[in-house]
Amino acid sequence: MSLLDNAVLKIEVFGNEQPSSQSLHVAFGIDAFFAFPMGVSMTSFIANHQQKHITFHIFTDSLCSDDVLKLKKLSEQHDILINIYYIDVSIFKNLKTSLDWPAAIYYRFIMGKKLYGKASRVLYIDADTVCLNSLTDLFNCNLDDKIIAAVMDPINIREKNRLSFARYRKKINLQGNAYFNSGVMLIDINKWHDNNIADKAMALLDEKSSLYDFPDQDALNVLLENKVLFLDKKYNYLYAKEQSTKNILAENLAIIHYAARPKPWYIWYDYPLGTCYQKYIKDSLWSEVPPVSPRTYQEMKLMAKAMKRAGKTGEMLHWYGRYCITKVKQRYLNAAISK
Ligand SMILES: [Mn+2]
Repeated sequence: MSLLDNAVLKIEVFGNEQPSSQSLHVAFGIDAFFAFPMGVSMTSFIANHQQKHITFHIFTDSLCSDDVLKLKKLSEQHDILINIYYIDVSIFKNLKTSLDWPAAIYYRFIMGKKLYGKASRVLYIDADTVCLNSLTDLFNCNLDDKIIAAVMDPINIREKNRLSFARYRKKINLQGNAYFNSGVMLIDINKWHDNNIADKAMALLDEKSSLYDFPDQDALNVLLENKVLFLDKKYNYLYAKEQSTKNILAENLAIIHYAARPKPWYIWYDYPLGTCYQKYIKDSLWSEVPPVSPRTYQEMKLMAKAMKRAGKTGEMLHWYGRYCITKVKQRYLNAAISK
């Protein structure tokens, strides 16, 4: 008996079933806050796979009713199948979570287990992504004896981090030099299930999560060492803050992963690769959702800086003012609490 056996409380289905082998299976793991970017990512995936039947598997603890309606509409518009698996979040109560690492990061463990017998391969994609090209070659890739296919994480490649990351790999008990990013993974469901990766990941995190800076990703790297087919970086492009749009289009990218903050659905995101994202927001059922405004004083300062770069002096002063006031208020509050 495993903890994860009772992880799914309810399944909601929109659309018509197709023979499983004829469908592209794509999975997301989100909480309600990520429904908007997931909708954009799904829209971009659909746009680049018009000739294929698609089955989306969404693992979530909750969704607001408006997003559920949009997902239903999306399935009707494109004749795709959408399965929503509602997860019992209390299963993850002992694992490390934070603002950056909500419990939803662990939902990717469950999918290999829940989809066993329903599909042979699933492509897990983080919701902070956009798909720019067809991924059918990835779905058909030869995995040999590997369990997943994924892309090397740039933290492992960048010169300035190389030494310290070598130490880090040692600390978390990785033997070799490879380290993948868990934001895009083509998973062989039978092997994932037969090797019991989901339960092992939960057990490993229970025991070792204090060692891990990137909880789900570190556990999977340890468990899947030597079991990963490494893919070209175009399938999980992690340099979205650094590149100009021109370079990107020349590289024929398949998936851009906006892994770092700011996210492209924040109002102060002003990197060139935001244009790839904005296009799919407009094409999506979420086009009316306003971009996220600054919530904390740190974000207000970033907003003021973005307005300065844009030459909007009035807006810059407005947000700088709000930053100062909010910061002082916060200090005052903190002082009052600690007394
Ligand atoms: Mn991500």
